[in-house]
Order: sequence, then structure tokens, then C-alpha cells
Amino acid sequence: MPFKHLTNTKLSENQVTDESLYINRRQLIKSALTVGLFASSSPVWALQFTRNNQYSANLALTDPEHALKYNNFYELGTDKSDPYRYADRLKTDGWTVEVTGECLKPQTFNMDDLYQFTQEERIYRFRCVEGWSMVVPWIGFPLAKLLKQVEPTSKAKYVEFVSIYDPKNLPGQEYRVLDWPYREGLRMDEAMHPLTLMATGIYGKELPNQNGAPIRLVVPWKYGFKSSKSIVQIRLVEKQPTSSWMAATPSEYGFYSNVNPNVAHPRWSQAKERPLGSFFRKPTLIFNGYADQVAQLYTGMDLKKYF
Ligand SMILES: Nc1nc2c(c(=O)[nH]1)N[C@H]1C(S)=C(S)[C@@H](COP(=O)(O)O)O[C@H]1N2
Ligand SMILES: [Mo]
Repeated sequence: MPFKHLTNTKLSENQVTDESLYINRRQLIKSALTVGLFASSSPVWALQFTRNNQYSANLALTDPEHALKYNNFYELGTDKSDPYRYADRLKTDGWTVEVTGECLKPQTFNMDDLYQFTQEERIYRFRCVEGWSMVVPWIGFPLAKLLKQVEPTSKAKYVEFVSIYDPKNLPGQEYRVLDWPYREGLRMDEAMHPLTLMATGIYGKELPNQNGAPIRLVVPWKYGFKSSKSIVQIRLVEKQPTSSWMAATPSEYGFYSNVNPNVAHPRWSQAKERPLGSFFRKPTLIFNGYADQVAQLYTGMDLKKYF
């Protein structure tokens, strides 16, 4: 993500190439050749899922070569190629997601617990605030199912998502490009919306590390940075949380961040997008094409003010 403070903090190749990283990189190249793009240290999960045809985009799928190798995941580095290159630095063994805050039954879920939710495949459009987009088949389950299980109280007005904090292993967290851990948030009705997905897989397989293993959020009508990767905690809260991007640059990144071709980013237009793998740009749709399903969430709100 272009970010004005990053021009100074952006690292050159040499700065991050210490001995252990160099060895790691060579191992990665080897494993990439043998097991392909899904190179991952986690055990292979026997995926059980059913396609949900209610969610199909009527668009060609993005080539996985792009969706799995051109990523934003600043914990692994700020270059688009860093997340794939340093994927092995993300440790996912024994992963748990703590759901806490304003709810009657707070619970810590391990991945087996989370795989108990019926896993479905949905094809969604995805639009990054930087102006690129993709169309990918995710596997996962609606966040609403998870939230209902912990029984939110009437004070639960917002949901905050906290991503992994592991600066010893994650090369990007050695640097304060963002105030770690990565934090995002949704309003309760957005979080409960049937489109809002907790994703555990992509292209028929478990999520590779670079795409946010073992579990991430996908909110297809909002800019990509709202779709937090590698989530470890979900907090039900009364007050609107401040996301890492809002904290970093409040004039550029708001809480809502709904895809909107009519509201320019302060430094570039949002009218068009470039699908990954394509040379040409095409018009961006309001709410990323999901207006029929989500526009009513924002009735009466000035979308220029609540950006
Ligand atoms: N924890 C975390 N989540 C994150 C990010 C990040 O840097 N850290 N980047 C966001 C941005 S800007 C985008 S566009 C998407 C990219 O997801 P993808 O690499 O699977 O396409 O992840 C989002 N989730
Ligand atoms: Mo993004």
C-alpha cells in the first residue's frame, strides 16, 4: 500500500538480508519448486467444502500465479513479492483465535473448532485501495456464525480484529511501518452481514501463509486492507475501534473504507482498477459491485464524510 511515511522507511534488499534470512530464502526457492505456490510449513488440511453458487462473480478467476505471489502483508515485508518470499517466517502451529469482549460466552477457538463450521467456497471480487483487483474463490464460513456462538451483548456495537504479533519471526515487524499488531474493525451490522467471510482457504486449498494463514477476514465490498490476515483475536466492543491504517494516516484511511469510485483517495483517483494479470484498467463499481446487498447498511450516511 502506498503510504507517505514509507518512502523513508522502505528497506533495500541488503538491509534485510542477514545470514539466516539468506538461508531461509534458498530453502524457500527449493520448496517453491517442489510443492509449488502453496509452499507452507503447516500440515496439509484435508479440505471439506461445498461450492456456494449464490456467490459467483461472472468474471474470469485471477490466475493463482498473481493472487498467491503479489500480496500485501506488511508483517512479511512491504514489497509485493515479500509475503511469498518470506512465507515460512509466519508460524501457524497451534493457532488459536480468542473471541472476547462484550459477549456472554467468550471462547478461544483452535483451528479444529473453526473447521467445525461448514466450509463453503465463494467467488468474490476483491479491490485493493491501491487500484488493483482480483477475482478469487475463497473457502470459509460467515463471521456471523462465529459471533452468534459467543452471544454478543447489546453493548457490542463494533468488532475489532487483531492480527498476529511475532516480531522475532516476522521480518516486517522489526520495523514500525505500522503500529503492530495490525488492527482492523467493522460495525456490528457489517460484521454480521452474510457476505462477511472468515476465510480458511483459497483456490480449493488451505490458505497459503502469504494470503493470511490460517484464518483471515474477507469483506468484499470494502478496500482490501479491511480484510485482516492471520487473525488471533476478535474483540466485541462498544466504541468504534481505531484501525492501524487510521492511526497511521487518518486523512487517507477512514473506518468505513467502502469501495467507491466517486470518492478519490487524497493522492489518486479510485474510478478505475487494474485486474491482476491484465494490462488494462476497467471502471470500479460502487461497493465493489455488491451495492444490492450492502447499500442499505449506509442509508442516510454521507459516503464522502464516512470514507
Ligand atoms: N495482517 C495484515 N492483513 C492485511 C494486510 C497486512 O499488511 N497485514 N494487508 C491488507 C491489504 S492492503 C490487502 S490489499 C489484502 C491483500 O490480500 P491478498 O494478499 O490475499 O491479496 O490484505 C490485507 N490484510
Ligand atoms: Mo490493499
